[in-house]
Amino acid sequence: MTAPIYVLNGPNLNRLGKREPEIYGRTTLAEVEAMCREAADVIQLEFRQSNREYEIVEWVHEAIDTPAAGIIINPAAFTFTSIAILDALKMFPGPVIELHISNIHRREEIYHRSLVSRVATAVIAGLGPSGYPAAVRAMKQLLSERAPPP
Ligand code: CA2
Repeated sequence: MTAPIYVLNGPNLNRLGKREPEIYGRTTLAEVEAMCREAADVIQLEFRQSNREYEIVEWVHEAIDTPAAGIIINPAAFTFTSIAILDALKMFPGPVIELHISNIHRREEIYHRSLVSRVATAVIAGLGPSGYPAAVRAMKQLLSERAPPP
């Protein structure tokens, strides 16, 4: 069986589709997960959300130890604050895609300085909820480019 892709979501994203639809859309996190699973096809996905920083750090450790093929992460507010998540991601040897539903660079100043971008292989922002399946497809592409010749 091929290694899984971890899709990790930070604080408040469990409220997706229920508040601020003008910024984040009306799609719920459960619907986002279904979109990701469809894009992943036969690849196993670990799709998780937590409001707790330590839990996300532990999931990154789990992805390192499993080992996962890649990590897609929407760290939400932890993007701008969490050196703990940054340090954990630094230990992951595979590709990391940082994902944001909104275009953080068009928003207020407090959303401009991502710590996670320092270790991300790629960043996707501003595609709305469809950024998630786009990230899964991009991750599959990155992994296929990395695969050793048969
Ligand atoms: O655009 C994104 O995906 C963000 O990561 C979302 C974060 C924000 O802090 C980042 O700057 C950009 C906030 C997530 C809040 O989640 C909500 C979900 C539903 C309704 C309101 C907030």
